[in-house]
Amino acid sequence: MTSYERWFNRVTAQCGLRLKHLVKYAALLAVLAVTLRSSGAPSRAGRPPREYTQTVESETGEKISFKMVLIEGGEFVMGSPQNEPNRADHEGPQRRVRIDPFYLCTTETTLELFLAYYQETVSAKKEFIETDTAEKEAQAGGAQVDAITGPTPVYGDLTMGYEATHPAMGATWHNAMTFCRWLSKKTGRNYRLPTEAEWEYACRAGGSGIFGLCSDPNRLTEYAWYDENADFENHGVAEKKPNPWGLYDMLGNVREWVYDFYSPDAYKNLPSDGPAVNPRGPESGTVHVARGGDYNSPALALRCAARTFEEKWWRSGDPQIPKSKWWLPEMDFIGFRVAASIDKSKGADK
Ligand SMILES: [Ca+2]
Repeated sequence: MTSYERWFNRVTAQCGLRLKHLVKYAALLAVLAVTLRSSGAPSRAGRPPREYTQTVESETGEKISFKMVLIEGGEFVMGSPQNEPNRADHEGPQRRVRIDPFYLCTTETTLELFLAYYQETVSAKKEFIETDTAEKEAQAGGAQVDAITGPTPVYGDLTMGYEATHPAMGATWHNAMTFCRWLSKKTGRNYRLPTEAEWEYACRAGGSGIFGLCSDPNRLTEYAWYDENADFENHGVAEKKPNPWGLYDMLGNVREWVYDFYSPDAYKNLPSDGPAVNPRGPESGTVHVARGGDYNSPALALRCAARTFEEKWWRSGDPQIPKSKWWLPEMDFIGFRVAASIDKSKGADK
């Protein structure tokens, strides 16, 4: 055998060995893939999309879009520890809470979209609130449903001199709930206000700081409009950085209505020995919770655990007696953002 033949035999033997290894690895991979599939591992196709854009057409034909982002389900500790700066008693006791996945709007509801709702429902005064949802909520002690009217004309200027890119403001909780029903009817998706627990979970966005993404008030100016930088007025939505889950202005700008009635004892009434699953606040109450602080708040009022609720003076800009159930005139610090549930039967966002 020549040296060339010896070299040739050695190379072909090595190639054969490598080929055998390749075949073995390919077979192993195939077995692994079959095992994963048969064990029911979720496929990408069955999962709800990570985000979607919702477009609404106004009565005048204007198209208005906003983005909804998937908030993955999980557990978190709701409320604040005793030693958190500026803590209030109603932020405790801390409770473990489990949240199912849901969608949350990346921004506060804008004036542009709210004006479309206002113009449509004030002029139309249609049957849109005579829905099953509205009836169920009324039975559950939720919104006081008026079967005939949408919002009454606002006293003064609904925009309060702000541009359409700014958040909707000065709507009562009842008005915000009615907006959600209008939006649901308009789109075929089930829009609603987030619960207080969902809101805090999304505000924390997996972070451990008192502001979620951090505990340092000096970093807030990158993410929030508040008394240090807002110059005594609210600002257009999404001008600051989003939090790690893609949500803008959770901290500051306008406070945000959530679904829950306010109670100082709300957390005491949650289970202490295991996670509370999708808690929805007390069954009844007189006022509702608003979260996140606003453009006029000091930094520590923007903590994820901070809770506020409707106070009497919020109606002081309304000269009407009785006060309107739709409007908080001149209150440019209170707004809301919408959430949407996931239809588990379809694995999609409906
Ligand atoms: Ca806000």
